[in-house]
Amino acid sequence: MFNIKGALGEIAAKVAAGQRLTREDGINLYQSNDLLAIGQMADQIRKNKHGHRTYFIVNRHINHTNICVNLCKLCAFGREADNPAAYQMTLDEMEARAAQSAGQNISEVHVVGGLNPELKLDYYVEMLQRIRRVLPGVIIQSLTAVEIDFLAREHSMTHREVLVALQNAGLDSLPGGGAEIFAPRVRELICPKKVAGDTWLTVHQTAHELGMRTNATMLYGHVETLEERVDHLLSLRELQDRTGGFLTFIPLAFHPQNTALEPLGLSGTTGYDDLKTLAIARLLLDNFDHIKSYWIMVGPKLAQVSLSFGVDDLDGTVVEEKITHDAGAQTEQAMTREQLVRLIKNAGYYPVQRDTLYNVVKEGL
Ligand code: V47
Repeated sequence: MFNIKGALGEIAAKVAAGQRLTREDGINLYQSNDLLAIGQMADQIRKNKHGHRTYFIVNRHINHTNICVNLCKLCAFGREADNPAAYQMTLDEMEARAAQSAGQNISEVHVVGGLNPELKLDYYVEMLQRIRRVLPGVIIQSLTAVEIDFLAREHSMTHREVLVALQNAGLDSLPGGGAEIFAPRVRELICPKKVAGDTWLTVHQTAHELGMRTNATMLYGHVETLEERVDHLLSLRELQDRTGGFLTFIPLAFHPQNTALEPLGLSGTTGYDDLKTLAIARLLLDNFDHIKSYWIMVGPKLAQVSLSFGVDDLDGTVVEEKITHDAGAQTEQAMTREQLVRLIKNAGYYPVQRDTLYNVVKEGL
């Protein structure tokens, strides 16, 4: 099927035979500079799973507070409560933000924020109820595993109890944020106060057991080794084998500006590494249906090219994004539905407007 020889020949044979790749294969892929061969293999898997279908969503992000007790070194968004740039939205403000999207056929509201001790479980319960009231058909994908764990500790509740309370209030799905790199060595360097990787995985497992589908991410391009990236992907694959609850995987390209890691002289990811990481994710995560390119972080042009490197989803309209832009992102904060359709069509793919769960909202665009 592939005419790939040399170091990647054995991997190509496995991919052609539909065999699962090993940790060693993952490391060999990362060590290879044959980007086109890696891309060709990933593209084949993408085509087997989805043909030319390429997904996008009409969604809106809301970051309700930047006050955070963790203040991770990787993050330029979090602030101490007494910082003049600190903010926390009232429930009325949240509702007004959501109401701005009424009548725009929006499918998803994505709410994540800092770990703010002022905001208790009842804030989130009412927030979800109010979003649901102003946007009745919308799917609410909100609160990362890190925020769920924080609420559990604040209220001396279990993860399951917090998730059930939020699910009853209208929470449909968890976004993939906060995973970073699971290796304790890396967490100690980039986010020492954040929950352990194992806890992130446990919260998602619990959400899956409650019938919620969730997303998974990996923050790459800082102090992690290639082996640590591969191990991160394999931990996700292992949980997916057990629960099948993950919808999609999104690699997040690290942006160093204004973070506590900036003095290390990190210069951000390259397009080469972005494409390689997306393609290797497609190859290793054989039990994930979807690989998403987050155009906010890799830029719309590279996100478009990545459609031929294993990616089948470009995320969405987003509308308002603070986390990456506080860290120096040069992209816009929003894209129109028409711009997303154009990117997909110009690359020779077939745009499919989806909801969070990948149900088709509209096609033939
Ligand atoms: O949790 C923080 C990361 C995440 C930086 O689930 C940074 O569909 C780069 O998770 N440079 C939030 N990344 C965003 C996120 C997300 C985005 C889009 C879709 C989905 C999904 C999830 O961003 C954080 C953290 O991992 N992050 N700081 C930074 N300086």
